[in-house]
Amino acid sequence: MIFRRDREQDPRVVKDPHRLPPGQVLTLKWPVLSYGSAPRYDMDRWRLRLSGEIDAPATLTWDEVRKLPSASITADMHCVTTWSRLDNAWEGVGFKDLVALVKPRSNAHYVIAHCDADYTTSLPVEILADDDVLIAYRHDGAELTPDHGGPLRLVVPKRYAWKSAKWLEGLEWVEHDRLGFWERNGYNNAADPWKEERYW
Ligand SMILES: Nc1nc2c(c(=O)[nH]1)N[C@H]1C(S)=C(S)[C@@H](COP(=O)(O)O)O[C@H]1N2
Ligand SMILES: [Mo]
Repeated sequence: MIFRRDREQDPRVVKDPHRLPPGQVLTLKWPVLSYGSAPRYDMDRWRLRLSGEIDAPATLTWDEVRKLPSASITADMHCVTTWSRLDNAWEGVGFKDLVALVKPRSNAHYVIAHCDADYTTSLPVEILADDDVLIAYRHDGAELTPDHGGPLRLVVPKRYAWKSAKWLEGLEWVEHDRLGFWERNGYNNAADPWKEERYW
């Protein structure tokens, strides 16, 4: 799956050796990394719940999510287990547009991503304010597959990929941070790949 020689041969890395964060290895395939297996949703019943310290809480149907203005980004993905996949083309809803919709209050400092099977992860609102943060439903020109988090996942390119929560079902704006699934199990809550913030 992962070949060390790719790192030296891949033109993107040859051109820019700093494109890979420290300790990362290039993969050309796209590994699936999940705790547990992909849920099957009845999309008529599927909902995205936007809640917490916001002025305009909402529960969106799949149709409503797909009718929001769409945004596209291309970004690299870095897993803490050391693989990186470059140039992922994501399409979804820009996090900034979601923020404009729900109107977070001034005491909303973190967002908890709620997913299938009680998986959660959290991020400070400043990180989510970046232009490259999306809730994504397409990847490399195709609908996001269940294994990779379809129908909807969070994408936060500047953090290790466990923060890019798959099977997203809710976003909760909160005042105080709450550690997520991997964070309670030894992963570093800051998760910056450039600083190698992998584990406690
Ligand atoms: N809901 C959920 N999201 C998750 C995970 C998970 O176990 N459950 N694993 C995370 C980890 S550790 C990684 S590296 C990425 C992997 O995404 P991929 O399987 O699409 O490559 O998903 C992240 N999001
Ligand atoms: Mo990961």
